[in-house]
Amino acid sequence: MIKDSLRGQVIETPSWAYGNSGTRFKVFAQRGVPRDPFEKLADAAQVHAFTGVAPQVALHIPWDRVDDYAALAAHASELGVRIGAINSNVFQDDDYMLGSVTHPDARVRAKALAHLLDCVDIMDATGSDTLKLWFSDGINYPGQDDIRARQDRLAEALGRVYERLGENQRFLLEYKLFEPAFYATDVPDWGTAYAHCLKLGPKAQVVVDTGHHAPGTNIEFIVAFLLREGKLGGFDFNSRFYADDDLMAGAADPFQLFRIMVEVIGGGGFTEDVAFMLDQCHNIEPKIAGQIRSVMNVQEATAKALLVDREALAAAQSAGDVLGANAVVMDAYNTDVRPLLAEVRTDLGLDPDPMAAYARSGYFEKIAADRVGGAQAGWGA
Ligand code: LRH
Ligand code: MN
Repeated sequence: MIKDSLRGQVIETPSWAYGNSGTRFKVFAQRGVPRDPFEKLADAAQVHAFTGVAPQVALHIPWDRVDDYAALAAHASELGVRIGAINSNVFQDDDYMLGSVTHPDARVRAKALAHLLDCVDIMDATGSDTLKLWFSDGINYPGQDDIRARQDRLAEALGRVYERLGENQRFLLEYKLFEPAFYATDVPDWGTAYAHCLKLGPKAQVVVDTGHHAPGTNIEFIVAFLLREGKLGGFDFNSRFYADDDLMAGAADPFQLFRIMVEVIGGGGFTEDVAFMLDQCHNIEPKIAGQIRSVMNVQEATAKALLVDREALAAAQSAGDVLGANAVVMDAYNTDVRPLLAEVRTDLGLDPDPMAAYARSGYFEKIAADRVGGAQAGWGA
């Protein structure tokens, strides 16, 4: 049963992880970086080819803008992958300095809403069923704008997008404590996202980006709560030591990723309704290998969480056996699941060691040689 679950796991990789990224101090260009969304999909297909569990790729608009989205989706299926969530971007246009859908100026709000509706058109064209909405909207100084009025504007826009969604489509509202706003962010926490989604209906759910919380936040509590409410739409997995560092999932805190997966599985969230997406930036490490390692980290956390002896745990919990209950969870966490995952890969007809197999494939050397000239993809910030 555990191997079945692991073989069928779907982890969605982000197109932007294959492009150049960095910080405000520097974006380091790397050899072999894709120049367009077609090359990004080719790199994402490598991650699926060596892990067997990454058949979906998230797009970000306009970073992945093309003339023919149906052709892009067809290219994806030729490569053995499919288009996942469509990510809107109302955080990089000069007009959005004081906000996008929450901006005081109705003209700017209309422009932002038009982009969100365009993203639903792209969902229709690519067969995607998920729109991911993150708003950088916020203010930097007390008094800069009316916090309540901005919530009214946000609710208005979300309502318009909700109306536009098709039968099998949904949007995931992403929250983030701060950055780029440094005083008040309009969707700062899970409670705000949950409240807006609750008002709208079943096609509006919350996405938990593991890098978007105040230090010390118990993210697995948020996961358990949202799952209980049927409002957990998915994750943007990454890890961090300080802020929104967007490091490889499980790299900074594998125990936290495990605890999150324990609540996902315990809350009945290990289904296709909860999207397991990566949202990361490989600023200094090789990008495709970084994605393969990240997918493996999510697999390891998932496998350990699936090994939790639920009966023994429930018995210890109802007996008030604090140490006993904790030991059940720690036994699972301290289990080396790498042999189990190697078996799962062998069952899938794959090399048990994806990192070594990818390195031996020579794919990186080939793209580094081929992809000379043209503009390397990046955030364009
Ligand atoms: C914002 C965020 C959001 C994406 C962006 C790439 O920090 O997490 O999910 O749009 O990163
Ligand atoms: Mn994110």
